[in-house]
Formats: sequence, C-alpha cells, structure tokens
Amino acid sequence: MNILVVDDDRFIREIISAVIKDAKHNPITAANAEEALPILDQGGIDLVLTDVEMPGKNGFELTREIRNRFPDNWFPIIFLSGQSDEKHYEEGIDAGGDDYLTKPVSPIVLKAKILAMERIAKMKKDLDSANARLEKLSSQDPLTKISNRRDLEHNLLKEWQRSKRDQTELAAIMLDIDYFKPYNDNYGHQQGDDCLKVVAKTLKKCLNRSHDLVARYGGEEFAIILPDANLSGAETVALQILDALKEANLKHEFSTVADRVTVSMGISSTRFAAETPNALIKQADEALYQAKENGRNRFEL
Ligand code: GH3
Ligand code: MG
Ligand code: MG
Ligand code: MG
Ligand code: MG
Repeated sequence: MNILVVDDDRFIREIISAVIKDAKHNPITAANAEEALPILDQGGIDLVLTDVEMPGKNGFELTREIRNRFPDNWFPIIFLSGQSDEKHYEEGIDAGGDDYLTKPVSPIVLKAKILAMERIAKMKKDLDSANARLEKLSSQDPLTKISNRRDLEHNLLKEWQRSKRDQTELAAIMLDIDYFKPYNDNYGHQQGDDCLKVVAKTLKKCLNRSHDLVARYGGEEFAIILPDANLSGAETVALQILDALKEANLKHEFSTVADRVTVSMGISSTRFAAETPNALIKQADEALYQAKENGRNRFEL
C-alpha cells in the first residue's frame, strides 16, 4: 500500500515511515494539509496516517476536506494524535476518520492497525469492482453486447433532460430487420443470432459521436438516440446504415425486398415530439411502421 504520513514533526514522519517500510508498505510524507492534498489529488494513496495538531488545517479539517473532495474514492484514514482526550477521538471519527491512535504509538500496534485497514480497503475495492461488473452486465444485451433496453431508457431520460436544459434537439431512430421471421425459419435460430450480432456491430460502426447510443430494443428491433441532432442529422445516420448493411451483404434469399438482409427505420426528434421521452420513441415507431408499409429497406420521418 502507498501510505501517506501527514505530520508537522519531521522526527515523527521518519519514525512512522520506518514502521511502514518494516511492514513492507511504501511511505509518502507531507508536513501539513497543504502539502498532503496535491499528493492525494494525484491518486494512488491507499491509506492516510495523519497528525491532528498541525499549523494550517488540522487533521480533522484535512479529513473533512478529503471526504468532500473524493466522495467516490474511499480509503482509510487513521489519526496519530498527541491528544488522548475522548472528545478528540469522537471528533476524529465524526470528521470521517476510521481510527484514532495516540502518540507515542507502539510500532506493533501501528502495524496491526495498518493490516486491519488493508483488509477493509481490499473488501471495499472488491465490492466496487463487483458492482461495476454487475452494472455493466445489467445494461448490456447478452447476445449482441450492445446496450439493452434498460440502458437505453436510462440514457434516453438523461439525454432528454439535457436537451431540455441546453435547449438542443434530440433525435431517435427505431429500426427493425425486414423479413426476419423467414430468415430464422429458413436459416435456423443460430444463424439468426449471428445475423443480429452483425447488424448490431454494423449499427455501432455508423455512430460517430461519443454520446450517440444504439441499443437492442427487443427481438430484431434496435433503437438509436442521437443527442444534439436534428431530423436531417438523423437522416444522414439512417442513410449510412442502409449503405453499411448493403456493404455487409448478409445473404437473405427469403426476403422479397432484396437478396440480402435489410432494415426499415423510423425517425423522430424532440422538435416534433416534445412531450415525453416515450412520445419520441412512439413517433419513431409510427414512422417505422410507415417505412414497412411503404416497401421496407428505407426510412421515414
Ligand atoms: P417485418 O419485415 O414486418 O419486420 O417482418 P419480420 O419477419 O421481421 O417480423 P416478425 O415480427 O414477424 O418476426 C420477427 C422474428 O424475429 C421472429 C423471431 O423468431 C425473431 N427473433 C426475435 N428475437 C430473436 C433472437 O434473439 N434470435 C433469433 N434468432 N431470432 C429472434
Ligand atoms: Mg503536530
Ligand atoms: Mg419486429
Ligand atoms: Mg414484427
Ligand atoms: Mg422485422
């Protein structure tokens, strides 16, 4: 672990650093809060041992500042204080510290406390990475690995609110594979799955901006949201999709519109469906229905 030692007394910094090295950890020292904060800003500190009485910010103030500044990055903080008063103990834990030792501290006790904090910090890290994995899984479609409907709805709401706030236009495309039932019925479900994967990958390739999002909406339907885009921006994307699928040239002998896999799309934007995020999707869905009616392998507004 990288352990930051904050103390205005150089002699104490040296003694504590020696104990830390003896416990096979890496000490980094700061003489006060003002020196400590830039080191913490750089990241990579796993534990802080801080004095309480120091010129400038004291250890409790430093701790409050750390907890405020890094709300999503918890690491343990232990006070090493000259004050054995119970009130200080209470104040330190209240400020966001995790333990309170009094000086002079026994090297054996300090090493034991470091070990205990290391275990807690490891549990926290494991929990965070498990949560991040779960978060990813719960927003991903297992077959195509692109966003699922849940993630789409989450992002649509966010982008919707952003477009209201910034007064920008937000466009949506609903997309459905043409004659996919005959594709499945003739080529089999496995090849149907492979087709869905290629279509998803192709759609992703057609999106250029980091906030654009494509999701599997369900079955052989996909939804795309294009923040800060109007109908003509969405039309450009739709044309790119028709082109890219032509390029991909996935054979489909049982389609009556082409000898390859094609899609139909409906486009809407907040300029014309401004009431709710659902209204935006509904309007794109109605345009998609029109595209099907008008012969497929096309988009409608
Ligand atoms: P249209 O051109 O009007 O869209 O006709 P379609 O045949 O594409 O539409 P329909 O809704 O009748 O059929 C959709 C098919 O999509 C039926 C279903 O078997 C298939 N499908 C849905 N989800 C999956 C999937 O995860 N994997 C596979 N292989 N097929 C799927
Ligand atoms: Mg001091
Ligand atoms: Mg469908
Ligand atoms: Mg259908
Ligand atoms: Mg279909």
